[in-house]
Amino acid sequence: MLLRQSPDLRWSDVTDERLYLRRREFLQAAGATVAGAAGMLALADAAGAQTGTPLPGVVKGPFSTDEPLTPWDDVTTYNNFWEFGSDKGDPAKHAGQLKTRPWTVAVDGHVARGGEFSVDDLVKPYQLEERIYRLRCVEGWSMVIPWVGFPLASLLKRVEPTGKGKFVEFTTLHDPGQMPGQRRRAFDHGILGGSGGVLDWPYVEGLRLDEAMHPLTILAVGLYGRVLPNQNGAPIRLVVPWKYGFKSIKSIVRIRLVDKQPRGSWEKSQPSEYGFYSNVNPEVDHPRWSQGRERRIGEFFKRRTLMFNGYADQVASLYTGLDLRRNY
Ligand SMILES: Nc1nc2c(c(=O)[nH]1)N[C@H]1C(S)=C(S)[C@@H](COP(=O)(O)O)O[C@H]1N2
Ligand SMILES: [Mo]
Repeated sequence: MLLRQSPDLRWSDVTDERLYLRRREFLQAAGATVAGAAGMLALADAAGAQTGTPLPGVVKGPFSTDEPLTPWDDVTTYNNFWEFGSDKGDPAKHAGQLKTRPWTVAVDGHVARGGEFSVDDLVKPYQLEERIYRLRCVEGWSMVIPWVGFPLASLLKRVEPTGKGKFVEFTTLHDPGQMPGQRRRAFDHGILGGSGGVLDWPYVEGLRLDEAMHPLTILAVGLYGRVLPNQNGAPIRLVVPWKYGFKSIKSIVRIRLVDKQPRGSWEKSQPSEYGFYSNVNPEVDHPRWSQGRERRIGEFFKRRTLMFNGYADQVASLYTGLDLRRNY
């Protein structure tokens, strides 16, 4: 995997769209003389649609798997992002219109130094790391994705939790004008099973504070060394690799320290199907999908699903004494 370092560029520079466009024009005009950068742009063009600017100064982070990466095209065109529709191709088709700047993230609740941050101010202090993680969707497919991000713990420490906050609640943007899925009525969502239930917008997810502080848990702002495509949750999304994909909430506008266990959108819609923990557990089947095996996108044969999605060594100790069958 190629990660290019451009020490002349900082996070705040790349995320300035005008500068990006100017730079792109410049690079196109410069043509083959800037071989490396031109190569990156060619790759971006070949990948089509919403690709994202190459991110500078990304270093390799810990916990990466050496399994083959799921190709960029699959990672960016086979998505769950219900705000943009229920088909896997809908997010890539419709999320391009989402305006990701200006973008504010409120970090509040039981913290001493909370507030509203522009996403760029929020990210700027941190060293961006590449983390190659497995992602396991409860629907039975999985991918290997080279995320770019930083530990959520770094941000939480910065806002100084007061001790009253035992959980962290995350919220996605609510903007039906930009998110067509949020305009849908309940009966359009027949796919969600008998109840025809619709998600209560905005999308909400939650973690226990120790899960949120775990070094595997990151906020991602990119993948494949580039700014996160909108369909993957731009400008900033959570990645919790030992839990089912739906816990990894996209396009976050609020991170709140709370004292009670938050109710996530899926848990609310179908409490019998989606629990708060949602740790990948091949021994507890979802009522509609077996969890024992999974299809890695791009592979033909199914493979066994591993406990905690293969991250048991890192996270099993968080759950000693907890009945993982009941606390699914
Ligand atoms: N806001 C929001 N976040 C979301 C979802 C969603 O519909 N809305 N889908 C979840 C599900 S079910 C999965 S499997 C992952 C998929 O992430 P990816 O499309 O980047 O692979 O995003 C999760 N985060
Ligand atoms: Mo999912």
